[in-house]
Amino acid sequence: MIDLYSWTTPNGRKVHIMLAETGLDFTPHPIDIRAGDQFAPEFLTISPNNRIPAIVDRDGPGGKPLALFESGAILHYLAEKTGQLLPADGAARYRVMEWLMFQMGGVGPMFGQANHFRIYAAERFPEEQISYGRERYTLEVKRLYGVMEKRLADNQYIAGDRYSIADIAIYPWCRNPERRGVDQADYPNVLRWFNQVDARPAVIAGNRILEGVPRADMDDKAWNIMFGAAQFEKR
Ligand SMILES: N[C@@H](CCC(=O)N[C@@H](CS)C(=O)NCC(=O)O)C(=O)O
Repeated sequence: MIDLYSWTTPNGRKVHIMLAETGLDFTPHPIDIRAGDQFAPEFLTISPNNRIPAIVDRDGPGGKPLALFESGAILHYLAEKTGQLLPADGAARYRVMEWLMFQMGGVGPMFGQANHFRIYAAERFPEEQISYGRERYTLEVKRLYGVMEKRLADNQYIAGDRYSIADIAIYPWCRNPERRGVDQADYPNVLRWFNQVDARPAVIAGNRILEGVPRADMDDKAWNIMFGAAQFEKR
């Protein structure tokens, strides 16, 4: 019923986990972002920002097909479609949206830039070119971990006492924290929450989606496609 266009990155995993949690039928279509699949004209008609994840629901509103990009919009849509993982009304619904937006506007962009400066740029540029970016985004990651630590000290899940799409959005970005300079031991409540989410059968199943699909290496060609001039030529 749903075509999933995605890859095994944190933003992709959010939707993989949501599909596993809700039990919706789907067909996965791998989009290898190192190989440039995100610039294929057919993909751009679904996701004009050349980013995964994206979906096409053949049975969208009014029984018509609906194409959607942006992981937060997809999580929201699938939650409303199934009536799962987002309270139907009241304050609890806005609490989930609040933490979902916290992920979309804070955790995703900042953790992504920390990955960029600490891993990808660090392999290619001299220390003096990356040090400011690395420090800036590592500090932002730690600040955001501090916000989550405080929240999760008083709440079982990020939006309150129930697991929701806000947890699904944040969880994949908390895998491999050492890549972003985070020691989990400094954030015991985030660690407790992470382990609880990580152990859910649907999260384990979602993490397996598209796992093992052959992928392009992160070589000069891939760098140029993702971060260099090729991304402009390909549009
Ligand atoms: N705000 C977007 C971000 C999506 C995003 O950045 N996706 C990355 C992978 S995690 C991507 O497709 N990158 C392709 C590229 O950089 O060309 C969302 O949450 O869906």
